[in-house]
Amino acid sequence: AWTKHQVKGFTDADGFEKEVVRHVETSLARSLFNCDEGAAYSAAALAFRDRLITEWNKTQQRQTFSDTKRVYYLSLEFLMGRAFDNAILNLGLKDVAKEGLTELGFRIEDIIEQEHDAALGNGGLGRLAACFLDSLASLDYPAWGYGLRYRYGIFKQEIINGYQVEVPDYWLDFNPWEFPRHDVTVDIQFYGSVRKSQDENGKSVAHWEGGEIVTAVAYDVPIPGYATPSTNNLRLWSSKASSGEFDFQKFNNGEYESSVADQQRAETISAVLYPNDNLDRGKELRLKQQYFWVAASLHDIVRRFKKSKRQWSEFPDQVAIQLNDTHPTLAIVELQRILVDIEGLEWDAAWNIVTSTFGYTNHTVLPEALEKWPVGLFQHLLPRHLQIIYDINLFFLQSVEKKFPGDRDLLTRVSIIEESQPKMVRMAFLAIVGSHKVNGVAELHSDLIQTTIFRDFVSIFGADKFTNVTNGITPRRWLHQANPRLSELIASKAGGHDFLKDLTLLNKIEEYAGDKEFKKEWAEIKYANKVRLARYIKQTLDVTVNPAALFDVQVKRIHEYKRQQLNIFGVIHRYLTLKAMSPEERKKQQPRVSIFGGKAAPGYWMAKQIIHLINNVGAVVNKDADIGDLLKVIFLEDYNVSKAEMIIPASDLSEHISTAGTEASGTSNMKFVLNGGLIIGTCDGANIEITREIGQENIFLFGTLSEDVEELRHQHTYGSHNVDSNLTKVFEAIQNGTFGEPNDFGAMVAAVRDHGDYYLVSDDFQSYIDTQNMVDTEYRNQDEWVTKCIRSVARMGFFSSDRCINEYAEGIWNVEPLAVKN
Ligand code: 26Y
Repeated sequence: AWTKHQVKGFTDADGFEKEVVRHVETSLARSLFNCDEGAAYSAAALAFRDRLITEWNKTQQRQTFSDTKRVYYLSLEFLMGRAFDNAILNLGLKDVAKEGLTELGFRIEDIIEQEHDAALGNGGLGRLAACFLDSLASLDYPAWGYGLRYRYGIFKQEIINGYQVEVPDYWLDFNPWEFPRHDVTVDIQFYGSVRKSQDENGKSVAHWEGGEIVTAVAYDVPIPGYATPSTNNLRLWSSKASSGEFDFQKFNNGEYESSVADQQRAETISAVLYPNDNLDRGKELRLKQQYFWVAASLHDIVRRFKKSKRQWSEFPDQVAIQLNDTHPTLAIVELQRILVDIEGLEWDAAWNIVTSTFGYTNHTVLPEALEKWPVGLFQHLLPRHLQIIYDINLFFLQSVEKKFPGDRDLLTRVSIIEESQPKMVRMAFLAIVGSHKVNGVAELHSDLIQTTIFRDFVSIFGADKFTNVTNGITPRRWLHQANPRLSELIASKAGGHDFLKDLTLLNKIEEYAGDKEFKKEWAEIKYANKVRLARYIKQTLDVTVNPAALFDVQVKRIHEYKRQQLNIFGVIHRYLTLKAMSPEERKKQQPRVSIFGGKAAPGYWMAKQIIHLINNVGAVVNKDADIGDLLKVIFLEDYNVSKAEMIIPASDLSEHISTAGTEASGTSNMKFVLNGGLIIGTCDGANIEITREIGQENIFLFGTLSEDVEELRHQHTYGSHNVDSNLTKVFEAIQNGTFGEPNDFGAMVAAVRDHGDYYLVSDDFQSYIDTQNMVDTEYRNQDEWVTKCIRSVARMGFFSSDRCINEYAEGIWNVEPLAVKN
């Protein structure tokens, strides 16, 4: 159908080249003779941007005319990575771009690498939002993303003397993928006070007055679907000083400096992404960001709805809003405020509309990641919203009292206001009460939230309000773009590229799991991807690794619950074991490269110690002549989306080894398997469903089960706690200075040995080592290993974010695709 769709703009290499030349000469005001790779990227990107925006306009018009329900995905994070490669692939014009750029004297790979990642996210949650945008567009859903246009994304990580150093990520120097909409602005109010009056019917009306105004300006990023003309919108808000009278007067009165200071203060709101992942720090500016973004987005959504001239009761038929974790929960309060205070609806009618509109996705059970805000801060920053929250809580608690009369404990447990010192607003509870569906992101995780942190709410609202939508990933970026050769090999056996739109078609390759020729090509592609990574390691770290060794990869945010410490302790154990062997014995061992990557939150001291230990172990092991190729330890600097696209296809084994019950889902586990790597992992998050899909013979599971975690923790604290004997030897090596100053790692060791081992590192150590030894054995049988990889890939269809988005659309949003009719 798409081929019949009339497209504007170039369709062949010639046309593309003309556009590139035009942009070099006009948009960039440069001559072709002094066009370097940076300029070529800029011009090529602008040429494709023009293409996208034509389709973007048509898509938006089509959606407006058809008057169907839209989805709005509210997320404080969109970890998009690069846009160019993605755009040319989704448009089906990569060959055109390649031919055109070659003729202009460039290699397309070099041009692609010129682009700076859009890194407006921390990790899994932000990348999930980006995958969802790709699926929403590819499936023709009328959907918008709403986020913040941070001037600084997640910091760049440098490793200096083995320590993480954070460098600001200023990425907006040149961004051809955004369209500033200086005409689309919303004034956002903060602080001030609330005055009550009575209307002509004696009804009390609240007026939020005074305070300060900051203006939100829209920047639109086109999101092209794969093999469809549908191009959706990601709207990011940027803050600037309002051009109201206030500043104008100041300026006129000669208060020039203070007027400039006001301006800078306003711009601070969207200046920087908070670099914490799964750790709530309760900073006032973060709450300001949240309200700023949520208020601007809702204003925009309401403005669009009002153009349709429908009744307010029809709002939920036109609008579905999904809350990506609790970060946008204020949207619930803001919509209630708009409906009651501004539009004059009755409380109950408004509340019905609100709760029918919102859905809430929870991404964590970790108590330290659950957002809470001090009541006093709310009172100061958003006085009217605090009143509304109190009213929401009052009516909610009244309904609980009605259903469970006399249960005071229950009321205390579920109150949106925590009666602590100081009092706190529990955002997750507010999100549950204000939504019609609450979902977790993998089966185990959804079960856990329903039986632990949200248990009371299941008895109050009933089990139907709670559901599971297992995460997914977009096969366009994570297979076709990241691993083009594997994608082509699969296409050659799966009947073309349809599997990129219906990932279950991967099952067609299972019959080739024993095919000699196919396996040979498969193994060659993996090897080539490893060679590329080895080259990168040589270039950046000056360490030579053998591409024939087993590449063992753990790349993700550094966090105690993800247990990079378990991995590095295991590496130390391996090193000590190799050292104790005779040279003859060593020759029989499987060579391995242990690769780590990931950022620590700047204030997370223990995570930074873990990075330091990994680097110190690498420094010792990598230059040990006894060890040679048998073990190398690599820490890759500044792990991000683009690096993931290179690292993941080069993995033989990846590690997803969180303490059972702590990793909500994990999504890189899916990416690694989809790229023909096997997994070592715990029974946690989506690992469990991956096992079910690919078969337990194709995954290396180990460790404590989530149902046993609590009992073990209890034993550590109140009973006896004996550290595993092999782990004790590891600790001894650390403490005798084998890996540098022992004091640097005292706290890491003590966390396990003396402070209750909350993450069960010791409990799981031996089974981890045993399982790693099994991996070595199985890896030596390359023939069988490759078969396992092929079978696993063939069975990964379930983990497409397309499946995931269809589940949201049907089960939560009640929206349908709007495809192009020819
Ligand atoms: C409160 C604030 C500081 C905060 C900021 C970021 C809290 C949490 C986060 C990020 C959470 C996150 O990335 N969670 C991950 O979401 C993925 C997508 O659902 C899951 O796969 C992954 O297991 C989970 O850790």
